[in-house]
Amino acid sequence: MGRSSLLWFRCLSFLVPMSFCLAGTGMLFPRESSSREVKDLSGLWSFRADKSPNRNQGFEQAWYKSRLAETGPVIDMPVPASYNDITQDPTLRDFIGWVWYDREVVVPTRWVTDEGTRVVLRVGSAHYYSVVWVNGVKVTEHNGGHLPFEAEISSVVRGSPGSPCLITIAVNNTLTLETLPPGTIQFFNDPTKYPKGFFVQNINFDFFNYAGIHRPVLLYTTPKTYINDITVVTDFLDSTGLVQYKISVQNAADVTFKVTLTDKDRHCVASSSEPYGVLKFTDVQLWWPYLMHENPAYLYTLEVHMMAVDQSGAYTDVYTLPVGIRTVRVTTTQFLINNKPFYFHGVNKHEDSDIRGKGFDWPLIVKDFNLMKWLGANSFRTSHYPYAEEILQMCDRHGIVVIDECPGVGIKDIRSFGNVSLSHHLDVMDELVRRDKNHPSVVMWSVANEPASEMTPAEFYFKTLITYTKELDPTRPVTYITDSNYARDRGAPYVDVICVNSYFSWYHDPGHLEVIPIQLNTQFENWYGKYQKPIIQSEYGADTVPGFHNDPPVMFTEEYQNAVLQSYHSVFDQKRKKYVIGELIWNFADFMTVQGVTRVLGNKKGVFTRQRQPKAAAFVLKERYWRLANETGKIPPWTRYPCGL
Ligand code: BDP
Repeated sequence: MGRSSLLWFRCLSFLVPMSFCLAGTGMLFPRESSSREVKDLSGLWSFRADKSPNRNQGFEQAWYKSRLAETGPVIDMPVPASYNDITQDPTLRDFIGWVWYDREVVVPTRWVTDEGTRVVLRVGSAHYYSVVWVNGVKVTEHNGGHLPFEAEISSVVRGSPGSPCLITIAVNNTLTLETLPPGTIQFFNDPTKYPKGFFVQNINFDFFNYAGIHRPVLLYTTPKTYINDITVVTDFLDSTGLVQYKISVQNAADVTFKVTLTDKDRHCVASSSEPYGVLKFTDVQLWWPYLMHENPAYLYTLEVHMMAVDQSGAYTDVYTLPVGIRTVRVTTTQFLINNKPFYFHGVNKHEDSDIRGKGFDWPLIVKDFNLMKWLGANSFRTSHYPYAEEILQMCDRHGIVVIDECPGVGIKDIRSFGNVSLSHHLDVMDELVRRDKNHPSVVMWSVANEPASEMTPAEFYFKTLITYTKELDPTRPVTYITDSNYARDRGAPYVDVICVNSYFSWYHDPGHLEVIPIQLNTQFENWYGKYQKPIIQSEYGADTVPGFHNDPPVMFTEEYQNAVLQSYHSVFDQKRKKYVIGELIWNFADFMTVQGVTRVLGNKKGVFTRQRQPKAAAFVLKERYWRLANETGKIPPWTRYPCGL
């Protein structure tokens, strides 16, 4: 699907000042309804890594034509999970190239025999490049990790009724100068130093390049004529709620609609029979962030009934979408949610844990939400790539505010600023906005992390990227995360909010805590002085090995991490009354990285360990975040600190 065909420049609004200008093929989250069924293919798949020298044997021998077990040895591989840490095989942990998954699925007979049913195969995400076959027929390929892709497979499954359906997915984790994130492959040919065919994947980012099928693979159905996409934009005027919506329908003939908006008690508050329009109703309950209101995260439900008739029959499709009514606006000094100043006191995260790597895992997700709420965090950034949609749904339901970041991390090589890279980056933003546009928790897009924004081509690159993202979604501010000097950064003129990472007394002046107040003050004054835009401290922190102690504090001890945090906090307290609008600790939890002399089993800047146990710094942060919440928000009585949470 080309970018131009995805743009929907027909802006809807006359009542609501904001308007969403993105459309095209939708990426609605697969939800069951009276017209839609979902079959989750999570579980054990057969797996083989193609360890042939050119990694191409699977294609040469057409492994997709029969079960993998028929063409060579296979092992059990859980889906979803990264494959890297599942076995004891060191060559699989650091494998680069194609890996192959397959499994057979019994497709319900009705799905196959009923010509009015569409069957769709959806992969929540696979890292990095994927090719998918069903019964030996290629049905789709996808370039990029962290985002879903799907293929309609109705005709393929109908081709062999009665027999199990074979799904084969080949995934390649190789990163090039034109992938997001970028990387390079380097070969070492000196036989006196390296084994034959030795090569490495070079990357410029600080997390392990976990690979495999990371999120659930699903089969789902829709009727032949179906709701392809829904876009909502919300607003309010005094106590009147406004929900601007547009429904797009695929394979439409003669279509009618019934659109209803219901509140939490399932009372209908507004309805319509149009495919687009504005639902208007009184006594609106706004969506508020956690700790900002006594009744946060209020969600309405938009239920869309579509009835279509054509020569072959009548079709009904039903889709329900949670809707939070809130606005977002940025001034020169503030970030406003529902016209009230919002201060981000939150975390940066990773999708990362023992054994499953980046594999989707409900217990981990729920634990992380409990820890964030315990900490008093009201927000996080999806550093450094889009997280699972289920995580954003949790954010909507719990009122955790999200800065939604694309995988534009580690863009350091000038060759990654070319047209091919830019075009792919625009495609990824398109996919990201299309997937996440309806989440009230998502309040800002981040198009990149710490690119070499001082390089000359960065100006055109970020001007284009940010302008395009604003065209896709004029309702949310756009930023990227910088670590560059305020005077040399070429993208900053185009962002709405300045997000700065800095590691004073760590990467600069290591061990010298006394530099923090001076250097952090200078950082803020310089950026604000030049741009007059609100600033988020988007990363700060220190590596800490839990159980290491020293007083006076020295690097890597729990005392040092506390001291760094407290020193940063005293400067934040001076500046947050002016133009600093948030602070996000690096990092929520320790996480795995590539091996290297500066990393001891990964990055240790977590305030929680990788196993989600608190370091001393977690308590420092908890005290602070609840204090900030008490000062700035309205805390629900049952969560008021100190509390039993
Ligand atoms: C920042 C990066 C982040 C790293 C962090 C660190 O944005 O990905 O993990 O540094 O070095 O610059 O800990």
